Amino acid sequence: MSETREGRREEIDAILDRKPGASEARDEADRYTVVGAASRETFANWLTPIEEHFVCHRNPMPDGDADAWTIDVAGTAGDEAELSLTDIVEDLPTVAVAHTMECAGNGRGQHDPETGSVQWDCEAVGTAVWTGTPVRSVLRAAGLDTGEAVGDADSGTANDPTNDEDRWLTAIGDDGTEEETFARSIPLSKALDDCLLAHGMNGEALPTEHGHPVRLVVPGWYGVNSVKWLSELRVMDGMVTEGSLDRPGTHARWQQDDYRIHPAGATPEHADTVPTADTWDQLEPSAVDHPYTFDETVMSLIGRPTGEEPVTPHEGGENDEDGVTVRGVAWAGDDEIAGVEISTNGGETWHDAELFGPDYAGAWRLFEYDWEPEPGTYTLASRATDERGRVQPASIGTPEDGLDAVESGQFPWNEGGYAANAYLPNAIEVEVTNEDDGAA
Ligand SMILES: Nc1nc2c(c(=O)[nH]1)N[C@H]1C(S)=C(S)[C@@H](COP(=O)(O)O)O[C@H]1N2
Ligand SMILES: [Mo]
Repeated sequence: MSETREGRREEIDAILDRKPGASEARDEADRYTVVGAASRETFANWLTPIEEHFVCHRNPMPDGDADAWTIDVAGTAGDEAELSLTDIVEDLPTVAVAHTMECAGNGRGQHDPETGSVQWDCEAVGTAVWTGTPVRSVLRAAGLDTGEAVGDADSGTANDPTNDEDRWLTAIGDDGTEEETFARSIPLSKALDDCLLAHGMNGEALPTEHGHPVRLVVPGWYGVNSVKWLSELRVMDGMVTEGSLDRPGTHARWQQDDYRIHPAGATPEHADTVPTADTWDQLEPSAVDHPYTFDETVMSLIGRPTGEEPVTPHEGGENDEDGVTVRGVAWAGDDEIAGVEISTNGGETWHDAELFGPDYAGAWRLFEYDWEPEPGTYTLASRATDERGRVQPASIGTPEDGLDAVESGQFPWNEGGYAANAYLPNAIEVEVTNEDDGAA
């Protein structure tokens, strides 16, 4: 099973050459190209440099010629148009969004027993400023009837597929094969609200591994929704299901089979729609049988100290005590972060951290806590709460608990290892030395 795919090694090595702040992640079957942020330090800063931003995809990267690139756009009424990327970039407005992209498999390696696929720890997340063209402008330029009744943020119906006027937008990547299409569907209301066809990343041209020449960016949603090397957009009445696209091979694997949260041994049924696109709400007992990974669940990571070397408290902490600044990032998909707490004793007691810095929908917040430790060894954890009061669980449940683990306050062990947001697996051990020891 674990034969190395042709060219995979070379592709990963070339990406690592361009990304000195990234390291390879474990995918023993070599089915994916995956690199992740190399150290915790990435999570001590708001903007993730391209060199530290993780990469994740399944097939060899297509060779995109920006000048010749076109995007097929189709509506539900048989209306269809082909737009050239050059026209999109030149004629339509360019905007920027900050987006914290997290692979739905981030934290998969924290499941016990181990699940299949890429064994990410916590390195598959980063925040970039993506520049590009609003999806709304592209659909309008294609002459598509997106429907007056379609919900948007202003009317309070964004991301609400229960609004039955809402439809879905399916995005297709150019990396598919005859046998298998890479397609993902999101509610049309979300697409019209804040999604982009991105052609720039952190002020630079979009790198090949991040989707050059153009990708979809779905702010605040798991990475898989942000289709790279975008070649087609289809407005549809439901999500992509098997046979719903006019082409050979399978269509629905990435929407309907993989990237669903299900217990061991379950085979998710394919569905046209869901009552809510909020991933955590789908996990509520009896909401959705096997939740889809859409918006990111509440999560946080400490970036400094890294735990990689001992720290020495510096002068000027609060009350003139010598202090150590604990800094990190917290995010919650479409929801805002309400607060972050820090524990220095493995979750026994908690202290409020302070949120600061940029505050954009879909992007993480920085937090900071002034810690005044005595020399010793400590277990530092961070725990975030979103605006709806949903808190990171402490740990991941057992396969036997299945998705019911949620009811007892745990993150549910699931066969694909998706959407894990427990805080204890991300705790770091930090050694605090006194000034004399540290000065050596
Ligand atoms: N066309 C295409 N788009 C894709 C993928 C892919 O395999 N093919 N991988 C997805 C997954 S699983 C993730 S996590 C993000 C990662 O984006 P990045 O590599 O720019 O960080 O891309 C998504 N978009
Ligand atoms: Mo991913």
